[in-house]
Amino acid sequence: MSGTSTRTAAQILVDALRIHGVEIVFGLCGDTSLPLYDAFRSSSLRHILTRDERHAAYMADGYARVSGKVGVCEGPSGGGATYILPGLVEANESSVAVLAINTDVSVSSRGRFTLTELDQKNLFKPVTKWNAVLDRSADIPRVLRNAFEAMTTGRPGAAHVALPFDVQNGPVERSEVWGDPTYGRFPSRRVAPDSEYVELAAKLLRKAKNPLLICGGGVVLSGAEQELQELAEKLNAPVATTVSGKGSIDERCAHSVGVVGSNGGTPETRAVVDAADAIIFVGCRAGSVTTERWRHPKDGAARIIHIDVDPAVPGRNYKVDVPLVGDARLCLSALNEAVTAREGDLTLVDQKKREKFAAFDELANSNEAPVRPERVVAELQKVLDADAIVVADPGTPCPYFSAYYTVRGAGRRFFSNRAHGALGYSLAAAVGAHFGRPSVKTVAVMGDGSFGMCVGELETLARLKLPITLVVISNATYGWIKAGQKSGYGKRYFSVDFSETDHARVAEAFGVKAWRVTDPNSLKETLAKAISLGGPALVDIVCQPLHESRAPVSEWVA
Ligand SMILES: Cc1ncc(C[n+]2csc(CCOP(=O)(O)OP(=O)(O)O)c2C)c(N)n1
Repeated sequence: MSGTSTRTAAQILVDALRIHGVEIVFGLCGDTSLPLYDAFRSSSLRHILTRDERHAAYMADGYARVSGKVGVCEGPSGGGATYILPGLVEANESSVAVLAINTDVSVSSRGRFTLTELDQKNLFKPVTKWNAVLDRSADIPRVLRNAFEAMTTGRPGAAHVALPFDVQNGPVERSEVWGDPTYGRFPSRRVAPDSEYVELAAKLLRKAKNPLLICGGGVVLSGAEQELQELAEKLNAPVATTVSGKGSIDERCAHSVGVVGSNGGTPETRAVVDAADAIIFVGCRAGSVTTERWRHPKDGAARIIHIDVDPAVPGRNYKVDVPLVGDARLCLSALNEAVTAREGDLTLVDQKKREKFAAFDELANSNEAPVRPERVVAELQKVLDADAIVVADPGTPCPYFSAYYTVRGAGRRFFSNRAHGALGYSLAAAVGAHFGRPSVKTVAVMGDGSFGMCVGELETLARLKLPITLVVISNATYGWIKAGQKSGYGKRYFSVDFSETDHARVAEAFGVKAWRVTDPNSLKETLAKAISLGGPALVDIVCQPLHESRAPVSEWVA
């Protein structure tokens, strides 16, 4: 059917989102977004009004990580664009498909000192996989197709589209309005590895005595958990993960080592890395945290097979013996065909796991106040079902939950913002995760520094009556930095302490049911109450600060 559509260009944009399977959009209104909001209003899309664009982007990110669908957020021009940016940066670097749409001043008002005018093209270019500023309404369907394709193929990532006010009202050719719904999920196009390299990898593994798999975020993103388990069993090899790789394997199983690296790794998990003579990195960039600044594994200590969808990753940090470029699921599946089953030996893994958890249990059972972080992890573990999703902020939550929270079952059940580690991520990401998987309990664990950076979204939680539990590790300090000043700067503490806040009272003022816990013996019962509540809840726990604790952070342990 040819001819100009009778729908507004803004409505066509909404249609293009719907064609790609989008059901929910997180965002915040503005003057330049009025036509878009009118289109939202008459559509079947669910719109979640947020109190800050940064959190809209984090919600889209959490939604995408849990659902495997593209997360969509939106905001207005100027401040709406600068505020949405941090969320896009995290999603892009974490290989999560998030689309942000910022409306913009009219094309006809460009260059005239128009309020909120900003060079959105150049602002978002370095922090997204793909971005565009629309100049004509007619381009909307094509630009949206390009954005979805870019976000979901190859290494997934974020895209940004700037949508000027007048472009939202112009004409669009009806025949142009089409799209491929399979681009609404990621990865949308899986690429298989070269069989020659698969054979080389299998050959290398035949000679290995102590092979080890180290899995990054790519395994869960690709949905390769089953293929990973099969390979681990065939090789009878241990499987370690990065923080982002948590969920690659059921951590209760004999092959699972737990998290390795400087944040969440322990001397026991490091010992397993050091014992390997062949390492298969899977969907893992072998960056500074995973490898403790490239010291574990040490250069040359093990033969390396490196699986990644991005050809630029293998060989970046280690001399790689066999690069396997392709989708993690397809690469592991090809390896499963090519390798021969071997005996293997998991004794070291078993021994090291026992040692690690024996040391942990001692502190986790402590009745000391302020409450030890170990106790928080242990009690939360007891009251959460296996299918719950835990989102952890930087500070105390990330290393402690990475190291000691046992993921029961494979798949996305835990995540943290490991690309940039900005404080204040977990609350909004938990909101997105809830919408991505509403049937399970979602919990956000944050420090009080993070609380200060996301507190405004308590209103969103209360307004929407979301059954999300927030846990605040309250220690009145930027504890992670204070611990760094202790270990590296002779305890010369400077400008890291802030005053104590009763976060429970703050939450109650927003209409969120809340508790403040100072006695470790009341913790389990309080957490259970908060989790079984049908609505939003917050538990403020007065905790031992990081610089006094025995945190699983190798720099401080050393
Ligand atoms: C947006 C942002 N600013 C600064 C930092 C640097 N930083 C890393 S951890 C940390 C302290 C975290 O404090 P808090 O949230 O109270 O948790 P704690 O370490 O005390 O458990 C800071 C300031 C950061 N990660 N993100």
